[in-house]
Amino acid sequence: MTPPFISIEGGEGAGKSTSIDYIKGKLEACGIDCLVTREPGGTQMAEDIRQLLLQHRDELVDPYTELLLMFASRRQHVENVIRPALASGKWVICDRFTDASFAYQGFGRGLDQAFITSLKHFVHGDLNPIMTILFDLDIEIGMARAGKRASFDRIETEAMSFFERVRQGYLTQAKAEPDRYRIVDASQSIEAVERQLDLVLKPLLVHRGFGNG
Ligand code: Z5A
Repeated sequence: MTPPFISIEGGEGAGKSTSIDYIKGKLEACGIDCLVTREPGGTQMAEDIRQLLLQHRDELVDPYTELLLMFASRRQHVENVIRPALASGKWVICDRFTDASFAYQGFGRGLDQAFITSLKHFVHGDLNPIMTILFDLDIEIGMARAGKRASFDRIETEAMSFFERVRQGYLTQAKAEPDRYRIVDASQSIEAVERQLDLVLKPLLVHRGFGNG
């Protein structure tokens, strides 16, 4: 059986990075070999593309340029990191994947969903997360959490209405694929979020033969 490929999604400051450390620790405590990676990024070249995407610039960034760069970095990442890790038996936990392109470029920027779907099929074909954990959070709370940072990247400086569309885009995807999506109420304390993650991961761990999860 192919090891699980799990993606983590959500808006700004929703606690993805914080929780990925917890998930990794929990899996490792079960003796699971796992790879944590992220998008855009995950290989040297894909991280270079990430820099291109997130740095501020005077030149207007065309939304389709942004979309194509997201998928260019994804192809590099899928072929060089995700597929080999799964083939070697590792569980893969990815901080954002293609659902982010639907949420940010599709719902957020209003790009053609059918075109994004065709890119998805071309770029990663049969490889899709078996579970997507969505950290859902009121955007104002997320912004306040993220606001404690020293600086914001290019996408983070978008308007609140953009981030509201992104949030609704994620919730729409979750509604369309309830078997794959698990929604975490990210407004709760870090400890309460961890308890939600325990419940989300338990059936998968049991199904894969790791005790009672
Ligand atoms: N993007 C895209 O447009 N299209 C795509 O296809 C892909 C990505 C793949 C980079 O993503 C950008 O790329 C992102 C989407 C776009 N753009 N934006 N904007 P990223 O994942 O690297 O960056 P991010 O979304 O900005 O991550 P983030 O803001 O760092 O969020 P986070 O990882 O979810 O949050 P965190 O760092 O874990 O937590 C933020 C703070 O809140 C921190 O101080 C924590 O200690 C605190 N925190 C966390 N959890 C809690 C709870 N439960 N209570 C209280 N405080 C908490």
